[in-house]
Amino acid sequence: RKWETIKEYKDIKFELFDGIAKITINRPEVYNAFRPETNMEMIEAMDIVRERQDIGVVLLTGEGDKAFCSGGDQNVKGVGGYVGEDGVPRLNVLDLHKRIRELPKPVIALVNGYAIGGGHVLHVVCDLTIASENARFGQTGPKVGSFDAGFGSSYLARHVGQKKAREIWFLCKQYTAAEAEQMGMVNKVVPLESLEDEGVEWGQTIMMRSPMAIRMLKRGLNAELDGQRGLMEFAGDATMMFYLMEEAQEGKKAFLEKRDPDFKQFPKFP
Ligand code: 2NE
Repeated sequence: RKWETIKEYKDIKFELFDGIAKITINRPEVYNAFRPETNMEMIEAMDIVRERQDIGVVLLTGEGDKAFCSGGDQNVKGVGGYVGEDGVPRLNVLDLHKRIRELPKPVIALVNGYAIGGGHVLHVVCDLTIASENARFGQTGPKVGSFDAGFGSSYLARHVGQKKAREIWFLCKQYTAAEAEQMGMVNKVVPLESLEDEGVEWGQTIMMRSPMAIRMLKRGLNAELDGQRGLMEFAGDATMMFYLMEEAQEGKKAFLEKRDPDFKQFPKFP
């Protein structure tokens, strides 16, 4: 399989194959921990995916066979956040979480090793997770002076239930891929050498499905947890669909033609 580079970055690889984008965190020396620049690059890549009509699915993974992502890079953890090259402390991984949820296309985490701390949250936030047999999952926040009480807690609890979510966060234990699958936070476990193939196969299957149906399903499933924000995204897409109808065009045409709109011609379905 020949992955074509979409854009060159420092901390990530951003590639394309058959309508499937692949974002690979490329910092294996720190088990793919992220620093502010890593998140900025992933956010920009997600924005590119959003705009491009030829991309329908994203695979998110880590370089090598040791880690998917080990969370925030402890080497640059400062006072008030993770400190970027500009000297400013940030917690911009939360902006990446928002991008993943807003993206009207599915994001599949391919967990190829440790998904720990903020790296665990990252897979939780993705729409689907496929894990390799060597993957290990867990939170470390209360052990290392951190926590994610956002999607990393509430959305995790939707996957595994409140008791398990509290166990995962309060005890900071590690779990095998099989345990994670049993808990309901992983869709499928495969051998490491099959991980990318499986992800591409899932991506290709999704690409054969109706993009509008996939989009509205993601919106609806998000809205259940996301409150007014989720409703806003759902409503925005309802407006987009309305703009595809003659009824919405009639309003605009009447305005431009300086006449009253003729909405009576449109059906009032039961
Ligand atoms: C991932 C884990 C369990 C692996 O353990 P092990 O024993 O297999 O490997 P080792 O030797 O700990 O790690 C390998 C290399 O990667 C670096 C290590 O320092 C080590 O480097 P060298 O000594 O070989 O030079 N490394 C691993 N994780 C790193 C990290 N996060 N930052 C910088 N370097 C890292 C084990 O390594 C581990 O527990 N890692 C730390 C996980 C962690 O606590 N992450 C931060 C959680 S907080 C967070 O991510 C967060 C949040 O909670 C809320 C918002 C935003 C972020």
